[in-house]
Amino acid sequence: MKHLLILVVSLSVLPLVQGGPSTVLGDYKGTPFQDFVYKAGAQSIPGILQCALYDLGGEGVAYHDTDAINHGSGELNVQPNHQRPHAGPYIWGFRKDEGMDLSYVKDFADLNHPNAVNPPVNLFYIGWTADGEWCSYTVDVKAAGTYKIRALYSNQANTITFDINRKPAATCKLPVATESFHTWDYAEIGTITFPQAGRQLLTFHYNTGNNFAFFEFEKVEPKGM
Ligand SMILES: [Ca+2]
Ligand SMILES: [Ca+2]
Repeated sequence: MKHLLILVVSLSVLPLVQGGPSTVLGDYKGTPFQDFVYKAGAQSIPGILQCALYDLGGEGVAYHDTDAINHGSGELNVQPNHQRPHAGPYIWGFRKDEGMDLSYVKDFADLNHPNAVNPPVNLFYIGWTADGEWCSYTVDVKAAGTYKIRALYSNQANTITFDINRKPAATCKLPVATESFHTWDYAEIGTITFPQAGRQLLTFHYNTGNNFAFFEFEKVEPKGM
């Protein structure tokens, strides 16, 4: 009887751990971003983590932003000349009702001058960054270990940090200041170690002075392998 009870309790907990082994904190109310375009759910590590695909859950849960306006999708991109023909309404207004500030790579702003690395047109990014802001991503970590992080970013040579399951896990330095918020660089910024595989909560903390499009996580294989 005791075993049956344990089984029933275990089954009742299962819906909270969709997608396999979970180490996302039990009290976390956010969920992986998903819509009619991005259907895959949690982003995977190794791989590319798109910054604009932070979790659903809102202010104080999945992100913290200094104000409730989305200054890109809900403000700048409402202006007709910022509704670039190469994008479209879905991209112009991506997550426009959330306080995070998002925009996308535009022909006349990001691709009309030399970049260290050209970002793909229409790529989303987090902009209007401010001190103390953060956002969280439920990620599926395929293998425990250390990963090299590369960032597609612009502007200041700031320091950013990541937490894993709310514990400080990495301090990363953007290596060079680019000439502006619309001059992009793609560079290695540091490493992060995931002690275990499975579903985790990755929180990205940033300050004033950058745009961030994505982070790429590449496994560092131990020497001799
Ligand atoms: Ca905002
Ligand atoms: Ca902001």
